[in-house]
Amino acid sequence: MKQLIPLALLAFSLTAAAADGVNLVKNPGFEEDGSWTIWGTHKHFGDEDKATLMTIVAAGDTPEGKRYLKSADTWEDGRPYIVQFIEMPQVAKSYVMKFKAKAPENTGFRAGVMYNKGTLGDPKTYAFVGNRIPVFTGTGEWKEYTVKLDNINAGTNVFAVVLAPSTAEKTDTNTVLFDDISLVAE
Ligand SMILES: [Ca+2]
Ligand SMILES: [Ca+2]
Repeated sequence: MKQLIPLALLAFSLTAAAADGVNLVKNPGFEEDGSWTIWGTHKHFGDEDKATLMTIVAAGDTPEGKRYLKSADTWEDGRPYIVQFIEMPQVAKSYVMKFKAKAPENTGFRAGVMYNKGTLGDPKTYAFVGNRIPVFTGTGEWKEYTVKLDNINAGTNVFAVVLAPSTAEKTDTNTVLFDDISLVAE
C-alpha cells in the first residue's frame, strides 16, 4: 500500500508537466552526453562507421548552446537514424515537435516520432504501432521545423523521437545538423 502514494504523486506531476508545456526531450540541445541512440543500422555497419551517424560538434555556428548533432547517412543500402525513447505513462491528444536543422539546399531529411507499445527493451511485448515522420527540405542554413503529432495510435506508451539525416529511400545519403529539439503536449 505504501507505493500508492508516490505513484499517485508521480501521475499528478506528469499531468502537471504536460499541462505546463514542459519539453519531454532529454538533452534536447546536445549540450550533455547521452540520451540519444543510433538506430536503424544494419549488422554489417562497423562501429567506426556508426560514429559518423552521431557526432556531437562543439563549434561556432550553433543555434542553441555550444554543441549540436552532426548526423551523416553515408550508406546506399540503409537508412539509419538517431532516436531518443520517451516512456509515456499518459499520452495527451496531441503534441508539437520543434527542432532546428541545417541541411544542404534542396536535400531531403526526416524527423518526427515513432509510436511504440509494450515494455521498452522487452522484444516479447514491444511493438511498433505507427509513426509521424515527415520529409523536410534543407535550405543550406539553420532553420526551425515543426511536426504536429495527433491521431496518435491507440496503445502507444513509448515515443521514439527520430532524427534522420536522409529520406526513407535507402540509397539516399546526406549530412544534416540538428539542435534544440522539443516535444511538448498541447
Ligand atoms: Ca545545442
Ligand atoms: Ca542511405
